[in-house]
This record gives sequence, structure tokens and C-alpha cells, in this order.
Amino acid sequence: MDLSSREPAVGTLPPRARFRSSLGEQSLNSNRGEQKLNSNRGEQKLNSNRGEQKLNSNSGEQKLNGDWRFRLSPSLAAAPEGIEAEDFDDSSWDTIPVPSSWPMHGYGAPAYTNVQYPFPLDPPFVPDENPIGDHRLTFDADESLLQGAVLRFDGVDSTADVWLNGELLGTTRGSRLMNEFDVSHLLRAAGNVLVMRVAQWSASSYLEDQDMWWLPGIFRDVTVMARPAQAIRDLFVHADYADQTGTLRVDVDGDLPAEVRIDELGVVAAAGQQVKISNVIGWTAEQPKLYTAKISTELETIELKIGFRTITVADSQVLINGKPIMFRGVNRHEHHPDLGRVVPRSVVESELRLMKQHNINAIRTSHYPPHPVLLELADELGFYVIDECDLETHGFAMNQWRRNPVADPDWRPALVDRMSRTVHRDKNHPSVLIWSLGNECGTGDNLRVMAETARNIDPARLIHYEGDWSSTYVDLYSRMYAPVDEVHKIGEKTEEPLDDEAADAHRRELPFVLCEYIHAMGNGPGGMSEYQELFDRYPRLVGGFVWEWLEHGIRRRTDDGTEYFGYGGDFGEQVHDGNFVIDGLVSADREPRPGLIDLKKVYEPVAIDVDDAWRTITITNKYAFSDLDHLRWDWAAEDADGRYAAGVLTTVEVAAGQQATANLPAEIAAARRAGAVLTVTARLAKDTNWATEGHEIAWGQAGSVAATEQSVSGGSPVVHEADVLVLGPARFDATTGRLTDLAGTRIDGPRLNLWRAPTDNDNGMDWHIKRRESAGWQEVRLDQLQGRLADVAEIEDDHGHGLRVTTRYAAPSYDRHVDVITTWRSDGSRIRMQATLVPQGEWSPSWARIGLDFVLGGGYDNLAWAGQGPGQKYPDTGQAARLGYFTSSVADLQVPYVRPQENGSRWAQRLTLTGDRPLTFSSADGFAFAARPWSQQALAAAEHTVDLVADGRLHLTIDHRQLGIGTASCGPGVLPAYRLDPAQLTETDLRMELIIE
Ligand code: IPT
Repeated sequence: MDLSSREPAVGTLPPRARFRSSLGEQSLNSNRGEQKLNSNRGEQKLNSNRGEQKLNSNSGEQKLNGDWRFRLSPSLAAAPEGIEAEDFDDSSWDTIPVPSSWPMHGYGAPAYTNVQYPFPLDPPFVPDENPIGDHRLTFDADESLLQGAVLRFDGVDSTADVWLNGELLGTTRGSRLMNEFDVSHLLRAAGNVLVMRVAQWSASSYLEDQDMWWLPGIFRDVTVMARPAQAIRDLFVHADYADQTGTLRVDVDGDLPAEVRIDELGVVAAAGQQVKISNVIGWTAEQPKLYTAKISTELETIELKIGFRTITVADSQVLINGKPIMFRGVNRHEHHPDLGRVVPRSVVESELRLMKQHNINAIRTSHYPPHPVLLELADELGFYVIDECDLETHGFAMNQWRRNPVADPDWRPALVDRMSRTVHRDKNHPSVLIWSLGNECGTGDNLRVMAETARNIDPARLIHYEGDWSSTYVDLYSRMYAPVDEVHKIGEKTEEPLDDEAADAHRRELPFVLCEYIHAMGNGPGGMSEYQELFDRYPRLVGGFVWEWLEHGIRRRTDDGTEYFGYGGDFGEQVHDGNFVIDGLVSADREPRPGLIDLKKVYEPVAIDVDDAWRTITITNKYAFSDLDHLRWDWAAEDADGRYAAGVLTTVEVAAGQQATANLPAEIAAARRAGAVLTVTARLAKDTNWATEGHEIAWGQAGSVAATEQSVSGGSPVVHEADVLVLGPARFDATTGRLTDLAGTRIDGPRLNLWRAPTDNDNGMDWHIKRRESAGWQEVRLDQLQGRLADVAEIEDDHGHGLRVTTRYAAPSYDRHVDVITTWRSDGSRIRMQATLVPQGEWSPSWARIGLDFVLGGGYDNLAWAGQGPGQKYPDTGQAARLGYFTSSVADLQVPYVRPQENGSRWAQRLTLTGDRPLTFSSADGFAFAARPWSQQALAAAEHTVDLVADGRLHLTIDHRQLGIGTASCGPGVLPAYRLDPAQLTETDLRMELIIE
């Protein structure tokens, strides 16, 4: 086994398996010729690899998925010899399912790195310690396969030698690309022996440095397909669309006479013949109309779903069927918490439905061609897809890009081969609009050649690559994590010029896409709306793809069986990148995180604005193609007592891309009252293939939740009882100045809190931001504030009696401090707290919050609030939090981020802890609150969800101000509008008021 060959590695094509035109232009054969596979086996001739799509033929196929014999060796040297022999005795081997990622079945362990290669950079060689997974299967072949057949692997990570019945077929290359071998001469009816020696590391690993777990194995389907001598080898559908007219030509390889039929359109044509078809419905993500085509030869019929659509670029926009579109996209990796790279079809189906349900219309298959099922479903459900080649060489950056394969001519055939196989595999999917050369490979001329390769095979699609900002050989100007102000300039076409004038002129006319943005790691992402506003404003900005759809957590169990998700470093890796692999809108189990709920609001295809008087509604139709006939419009009014009026609006007519204002029925304005909220919701009027009738698409609101009665007069005088000061229902400890009891409920607080358990964004990567928020906090020891009662005084003034408590908070070793002056009044049943902060000294650069902590005993497991909910909200997140009246258990307020961190804050004007003795906090200005069964310190110390243990108390933080969240975990930090810089605080920022009863 030669692990170091610079690819293409897979076999020579027998003449009949050649592509008619496409592959003919490439010099693949010369590179594929003789390969030295294994020192002890000498030179071997490789077999065929067609690098093309899977044809859905009626001539038959047989899946070889199932239990295979398996043996893992720590190195090639330690691997058994002679396993390819048919009579090799594998009875002592284990069995493993195929497809599988073997570390997920107890062999070795998963390992996670982002940019860095976990082995020395010595291309194309890999270490001697190279796990080798030997796989063997004995099978009988279906009758239909015996006239000629191809053995197909949809995914083998990273490289395998393959033998059938003792004969070497060749070596697979390209983990996420398909490899095929002609087995016509070898396959027999009974007792076939298929043997695969899979190496975890190979030269291919240098090209596959994606930010994900390293998980070797035969992780996608293994199939034998009947491909007799006269079978169709390749099909290329060209189905364009303009003005209800489809233009169709189906190219079939070789000189095979074939007939093309589309019954639904009454089309019968010869292969290679171009036909115009009228009354065609075009394919778009909004209306993914597919037609079934049958391509028949004397021998077989191949069925194919066809979508008619044309993609063009005009006026720096991307047009589908002549209309500009916007990508409301996500980056999607393939990962399963128990199976690794193996993702069952049912999971893919449900996750794509989940995407559609959250107004997502585009997918970048980061960073490799996906399992073929994904594209089938994308065609069917309607997604615009950037299909990315299996290529990333990011780790060369750590060596100043020396010997980067994309800049090394020796690697060129390998890269060109990968690109061409990507295009050939997926070229007949209408959902695929764009070919992406790969991800994070720096720059190099091989990329330009890859672009040419893709364009030559398929001139009808666009080419994408982000890593070369000169953008000379691509059709889109693409960037990742560009900050809002830069994107603004790009939208206006006033961005900084490139040095090369011609390149600049070319790039300035390109549509702009953010192939990655708003990094969804942990709590966040913050600041999504600001990007969307720019996309909506500037036609050149064709949208973006959130990084990323899915967290790559791996399910683990504690000794007592409690489940949690593991991340990098949990599996004994020496070199790893921690929880950077946990950065998705959904958990590894596909449970939506708050970021996805917010994104759904940000990606709304319809904007709904209701005026304050509840009289008019303004609707903006942001669809590119659809009118609003598919939607139903509900309205409902609610106040503290619940919903009291509701109805359905008559159909609203607004054409695609248009805005209209209409009067609401008079009964709605008549229903308006104080403390009430009107919500208008656009829902699906009927079932679709991704959601049922009634599914919510968009919503808008007017009104407000009840304002609180503010007049708490200082009627009650302060009464002294030994070390206790009593004010109405409140008791204070005279030595600390803190509340100890409120109407019989034990309480401890307030204590000033300026910190939070750092989020992943607070811990940020400093390639974008000047400094990590959490590092700044650590420097000033914001998490260690100590209080000292400076003064406690009884007061009597125009407002009556009161108690004034002054507490000085400061961190160990430092003299900078904040005095908190709290004035308490009571009318006998309620108390009012007014607090003023007086900071002294240098506190820069940021505070996480201006909050007050209270700790209560047990018994408060539920709460109710008037404000925004039901989900969490921070200054630059929580777009989905709506006005209303909410209840929740304390447990349900917590967001189980895989690495625990600040979470769960809600905005309220009134909060009631419901228990035996309900306690209510209110403020007309509103506040944010977090209620947790553990302390902030415990939250910060936890590394996994299982580390968090309820301590029997309720930890309540009431925030007057908070720092935004931002996306500094891999992107810009908190935008200026959402910062909390002590040096910039106003008097209003420093004064808070709360009524407690
Ligand atoms: C960017 C990568 O393209 C992506 O694969 C992922 O690693 C992401 O970052 C972070 O999660 S590269 C980054 C250095 C901009």
C-alpha cells in the first residue's frame, strides 16, 4: 500500500468507460497509469474509476452494506499479510457495520483538530503509526449483475486498497468523492470475496484538512451496479428555463442511441437533441418543480428528476430564471453524534425539513461533496446549493503556506481530478448552482486550473472559492466573517481596491456572498440582523451562509448513564482544538439552539409591520418568485389574562419583491387596550413537503406588556431589631446591608454583578477583534468582586422613610471600585429599590453586565413574566423573542450549551417567582433576568453539561444593562451599539429601579 502517492491514484479507464467529451480533455490517464501500491506487491495495474454520478437504472444493483469482518492494526507494518487471498481465514476478526466510522465502534478514538494537521507536515508522507482498518466481506451476487458490473464506494476515509476475489482493483482517493471499479471480469454468482485495507492517513489527508473530527472508515454506501457492456456510462442533462419555456438536451455518453421521455410534458426526444418545451414550470428553491425524465436504450431505462432553471449573473446579482435571488444559507457538515460521518437518510430528511421550516433556502456543502441523498432532497425540497470539492489544506498556513498543494504542480493532477469528479458526480442536480473549489487552501495556480476544469465541463454554473481574495478566476466575490462595515462598503461598491487594477475592476462587478458568517458557537450568534439589513438594501449582496448548521458533538455517557456531548480533547488527543467543533445552529441531535430560532426571524421571507394604533399592516414580500397565496394570516390579541380576541385576515396580495400597506379590519383597532399585544402571523395555508398547514413563516407585533405601578411611597419607617433592620416586609442584615428576608421568604442580595460566565464569543479568537472580552475581565478580576458595607443610613425626606445602603465592590489586589448606593422604601407591602452605581478608576474595556444577584432557597422552580419570550434574548440576539406573557420552569430556562456558559436571559417588565410565597420583581423600564439552579461560578467552571449540578437554591440575576454577544468566536466582536464600556456609561446606565413584592 503506497500511502504517499500524490493521488489521482485510481485506475486507468478501460476505453468503454471513458467519458465522451469531458474527461477526454484531461490528462488523467497519464497520471493514473502505474501505481506502486505496496512494497511487497510490486507494481499493480489499477482498475477503472469513472468519477461520475450514480445512475438510477432499472438494470439492477446490490448494496453491500451490512456486517463485514474487521480488524484494526496500529500501523501498516503491524497489519496482517495476505488478507486479499480468497481463502484468508478471518474467522477471528470482529465484525463492524459498513458504512461506519470505526472510531465510533470502539476502535481507536475520534480526534478533532481545526486548522492544524495532527501529524508532521511532510507531504506527501504520513507517519508510520497509521491505523489500518482491514475489512472483508463474502457475498453472492444478484443474477442481474453478472453481465457486467461496477463496484461503487460513495465514501472511504481516507484511502483503501480494494481487492475482489484475490485481484487488486485499485486504490480509492478522495474520502468524500465516489470511487468506482469495473468488476465485470471478476464477479461471480456465489462466494465473492471483497477485501479493503483502509488507511486512516495517506497523501489524501493533506488535501482533507477540514475543521472536523478525523474519522476513518468506509462511511458511505458500497454498491455493485449492473453495468453491462452497452449500458449508459454517463448522462448530462441541460435543462434551461426562460419565460415558461424549457430548453432540454440530454447528452448520453458514447454513441448509444437513447430516447428521452418526459411524460408530464409530452416530451419525446433523442439523446443529444435540443428541444424547446412550452408551459414549463421553472425550478426554484421556492417552487422546486421537478419532472421525471426516462432515458431509455435497448438495454435499460434510467430515471432522473429534472429541474428547468437557468443561473446567470447580471448587474452584480445572481439570477435564477431571470430574477435576482438571495441566499439565506447555512454551511452543512455531515456528522452524527453516535455514528460519526454516517448520517442515516431519515436524519438528513428531517434536518432539511427543519432548515426549510426555519426559512433557510441555501446550503453550502462545507467542505466536500455531500452524501448523494442530500442533493436528491435539496432538489425536491428546494435549496440553492454550493457544492464544494473535497479539498482543504488549511494547516499549511502554520508553516507559512510552504509546499501548499494548491501551489505545487506535483499536486495539480490530484486537484483537477477531485474537481472533475465533484462536477461529474453532481452535475444533474438542479439544486446545485455553484461549484466551490474547496475551502481554506490559501492561494495557488492549481485553483485556477480547477476552476477552468469545472467551467469546461459545466459552463452553465458559477464557480466559487473564498481563499483567494483577488477573485480573478471565480464568478462571485466571496468572503468569510467580513465585518458589517466592510460588507456595507462592498454593498456600495466602495470597498478598498486591489493593487491589480484589472483584477479590481473584475471583482468590483461580481456579486458578493458571505460563504461563512455569523459564527454560531455557543451563546449567539449576535448581530445577525445588521447583516440582513445590508443584504436587503444592496442588490450586490446576495446573502450568506451561517457557520454552521450543526454541532459536531459526540455522545458520551457518565458512569451513571447520563448523556452528554464530548468535544476535542475528550478522547485523549494530544493535539486538538477543544470545543471549536461545537458551533452549530442545532445540536448534534438536531435540536434547535436559540440561534436557529432567531435566524428564522432574521431570514423571514415576509416582513410584517403593524402600526401602533392597530389600524394598518405593511407587508414586504421578500420572496423572489412567489406571491403570498400560499400563506394564511392570523391575528390575535392577548393581555395578562391571556388571548381575548383573534381572527383571520382576508388574503393579502403582494407580488414578489413588493411592499404594500392595507387597513386592518376595524375590530382589531377596537380590541386595542393597555397592556395588550397584537400579533399577526403568516402561516402556511396548506401542507408542503417540508411542513404542515399552519406552520408559522413570519410574524409582526404591536402593543406592549403592562406597565407597572411605580408609586411605592416610603410609608414604613425603619425598625431596628438587634442586627436586623426591618423595612415593611423586608429584613436587612445590618452588618452587610443585604436583604435577608422578604415577607417570610429567605433571600440574599443584592450583590453587584458585572461579569458573566464567558461565552465562546467572549472567549473569542483574536484574528478579528482587538482583545478577548473574557481576557479583559480576567485581567481586572471582574469575577471576583468583593463587597464591603461602606455605609447604612436611615433616611427621611419628601418621599418618606427609607434605608440607604452604600456598598463598595472591588476586586482583589486592585483599588478600582464601584460604589453602589441603594435606597429602599416600603409602603408596608412592597419595597422599592433604587440603585446608583458610582465607578472609580480604570475599568476598561468592558463589563459583561450591570446586574444584581439574589440567591433564594429552594421552592422556586417555576416563574412567569411579562416581557419578551419565550426564548432567550441578549442585546444583539433574541430577534425571535416576542412580546407577551410567559411561564416556564427554571429548568426550561437553561440552554444546555455543550460547553456551559452564560445563557437563558429573558427581558421582562415584571417577573414572578411562583412558589408557596410568590415573589414579584417589576420595573417600568424593563430588565433582563436569568434564573439558574446553580451559581454563575459553577456555570463558568463546568466543561460539560454533566458538570452542572443544582445546588438546591435559586440564583437570580437581574440585569439593568448587558454587553451584546457578537460573534468573536470566529468573527467580528460586539458591534459598537451593543458594547458596555464603563468609560462610556451614562447616568441612565448607572441607575436602576426595581419593585419587589
Ligand atoms: C473557517 C473555516 O472555513 C471553517 O471550516 C470553520 O473552521 C470556521 O472557520 C470556524 O468554525 S476558517 C477561519 C479561520 C476563518
